[in-house]
Amino acid sequence: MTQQQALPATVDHLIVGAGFAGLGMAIRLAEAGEDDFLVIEKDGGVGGTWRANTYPGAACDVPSQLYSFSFAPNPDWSKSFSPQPEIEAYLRKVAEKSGTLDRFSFDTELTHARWDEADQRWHVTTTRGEVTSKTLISGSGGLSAPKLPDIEGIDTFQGEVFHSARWRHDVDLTGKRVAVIGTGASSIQIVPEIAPDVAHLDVYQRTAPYVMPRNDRRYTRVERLLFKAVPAVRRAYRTGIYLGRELYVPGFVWNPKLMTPAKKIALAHMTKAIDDPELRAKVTPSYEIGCKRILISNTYYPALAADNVDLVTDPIVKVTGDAVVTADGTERPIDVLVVATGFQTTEQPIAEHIHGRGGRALAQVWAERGMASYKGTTTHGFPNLFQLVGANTGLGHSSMVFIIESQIAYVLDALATMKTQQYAAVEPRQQAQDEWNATLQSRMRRTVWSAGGCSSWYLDAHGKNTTLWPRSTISFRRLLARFDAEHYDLQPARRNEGANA
Ligand code: N01
Repeated sequence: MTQQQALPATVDHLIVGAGFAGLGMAIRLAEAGEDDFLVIEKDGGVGGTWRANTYPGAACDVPSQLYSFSFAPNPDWSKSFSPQPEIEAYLRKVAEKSGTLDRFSFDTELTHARWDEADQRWHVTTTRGEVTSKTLISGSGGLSAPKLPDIEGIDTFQGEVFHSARWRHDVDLTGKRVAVIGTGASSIQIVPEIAPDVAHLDVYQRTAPYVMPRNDRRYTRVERLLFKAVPAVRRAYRTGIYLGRELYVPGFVWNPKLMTPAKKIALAHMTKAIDDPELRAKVTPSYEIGCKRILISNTYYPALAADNVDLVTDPIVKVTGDAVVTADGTERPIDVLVVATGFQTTEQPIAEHIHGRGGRALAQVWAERGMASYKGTTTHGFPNLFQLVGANTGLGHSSMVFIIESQIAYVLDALATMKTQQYAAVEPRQQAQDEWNATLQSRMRRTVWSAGGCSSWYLDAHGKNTTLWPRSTISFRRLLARFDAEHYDLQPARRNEGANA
């Protein structure tokens, strides 16, 4: 829909976000004949995190063939690990082909959502007007709100300062003194890209990541032709990658010792690229591999070893008008500061805006118990709220698109059940949700993410892992294969609101 068109006053389904999750949901709803929906997206187009993250070197670290919808295969990926512009273009193309874009409202942000018990609907306020809906489906994602570092004086810095997910392409780094704070997945892609152009680069590392070789290559013409002409080849290739990735699961969730070969490969990769013993010591991680996200790059270590790059491991104590100051008292002057410090994963801002039964905000509920839902998708106290990429649905090893598609199937089955049984609202029982989370957290204790000796964005402020799925993706799909109405409170339509049924 265009910016001039008013939002519809009421829809059956309101989807928040137009990344993989929101777009996939919209397409599958349309295919299921549930045409009365609206997608609101705060950004100006489809793509979600793949539209927002345009920093130099942005690319996927999950193989391309797996990082796409099963229902919209792409034989045209140029490389085994797609660069960001290709993923964004893929999502745009899928959206255009789906014929659903007339129900997308861009530059539209949800500011408040309230479940109304009386009319069994969500009353949603957006930056472009109000909408009521039977269901609220959030695809807002866990990697959308940048986390800014709380460093003394950072607001007094006189040069340019920006987050990796809000890259300032208008700031020319050529010949400048630049600092990058953070050494996570984003930073290790940025550093090798900008290092050759800048006068000097300081990389501030708090915790050393494990970095494995990136087995990336361009697909040959023959391969691309085969992917296009023989879908069975493409499917077999995708399945092979999928199964290969699942081999990581036992090491992550059961016995970290199984990751020893991976650890050896990562350390050998580092030793091969870095000769300086002091730098080697700095980049050698002191925790189990897999505890934090395993990174892949062939260019990060060589970039750190370059003459114009310094890896700084002394903690930052403050930023002044023109420099970063570390605990040893050293002041390193800079012109530009890049904060590659990740995202608000365990305290998602959208939770502050969603108010369920009794007016309680999701953020308030989660502040007490930590982020927790039923099957990572529905939440007690929040009827007809479905969250894609919700609590404990993240992965450390494979494609989130697989998880998203599993959740979409669950939501569609829930909607079909509501329609056939004439339920106006569904809400998971507290007991079902508690049991789900108790089992999940008991499995979590032995995972490398809990027992691996690191802190990471997987854990919340209380050290509880509320972000990752501690089993195989196959089991996730199986557990969400059917909408299990027996674990829900099911509300029929109120008599005087029969039209809602
Ligand atoms: O963020 P991160 P990211 N002072 O949270 C450091 C996905 N992703 O944007 O490790 C100093 O991983 C922090 O240090 P520490 C992927 O899922 C995917 O890089 O907490 N340093 C860390 O080094 C990924 O996991 C792709 O001690 C501070 C860094 O900043 C997720 O996004 C590509 C600090 C943050 O690393 C997030 O990645 C890119 C402070 N105050 C991203 N605060 C793909 O290819 C934080 N740090 C699919």
